[in-house]
Amino acid sequence: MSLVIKKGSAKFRYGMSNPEQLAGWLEENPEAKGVSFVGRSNVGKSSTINSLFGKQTARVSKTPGRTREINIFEFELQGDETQTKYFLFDLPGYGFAEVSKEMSKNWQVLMNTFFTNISRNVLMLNLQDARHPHQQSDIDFQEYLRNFNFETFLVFNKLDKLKKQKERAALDKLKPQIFKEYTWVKQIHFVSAEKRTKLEQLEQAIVSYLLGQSL
Ligand SMILES: Nc1nc2c(ncn2[C@@H]2O[C@H](COP(=O)(O)OP(=O)(O)OP(=O)(O)O)[C@@H](O)[C@H]2O)c(=O)[nH]1
Ligand SMILES: [Mg+2]
Repeated sequence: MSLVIKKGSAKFRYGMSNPEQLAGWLEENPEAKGVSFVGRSNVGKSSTINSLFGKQTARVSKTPGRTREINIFEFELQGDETQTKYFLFDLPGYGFAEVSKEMSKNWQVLMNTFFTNISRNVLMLNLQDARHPHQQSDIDFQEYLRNFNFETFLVFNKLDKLKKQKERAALDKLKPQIFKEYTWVKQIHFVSAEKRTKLEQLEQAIVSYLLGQSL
């Protein structure tokens, strides 16, 4: 299979922070196919998106918690004769303590609206930081996902920060435990968005998922 994500094809459509507006969009797009990036603040969601979709796609932040909206993009696959439009969702990070109470409540309503109503043809990519895997907020999020029925891939990013083989081996050891506990997690990837390590494998996995859904 040779299809890949068409670099630079991702067009920004909406930045949604209003749950009602989001609910309206979700109602209009019940069959949306695509991929969604979700994870703690600062794990590199936007960076991974840029490495996969083309540099200028998402905004990379120096300050954690920068992405406060659900950013919706449309993209295409290179060489796809059907010219299917796929959606890319960049979700605001969870586990960010500094947000005000009111904002955190809005975040919850926004996320609930998203996860409850988004089409089940959307793949969830849960990004984690390879240096700090499986933090409490990651565990809480997986428990939250348990209520829904999404195919999920876990992606450990910032692999370049793990210098010692021992650290990588410890991460590998987590795998069977994760697959056993979280049955909706179908694949686990270790990548570096910055150094582009193993990104091709991740891209192929995403494309395979998308094509499976569009048959
Ligand atoms: N060393 C290293 N740094 C990375 C990598 N990916 C991202 N970063 C850095 O991590 C920081 C956060 O990256 P973002 O892509 O903005 O993270 P995010 O998950 O989108 O953050 P929020 O939008 O705030 O939730 C930036 O300073 C990036 O340059 C990586 O693979 N390796
Ligand atoms: Mg971001």
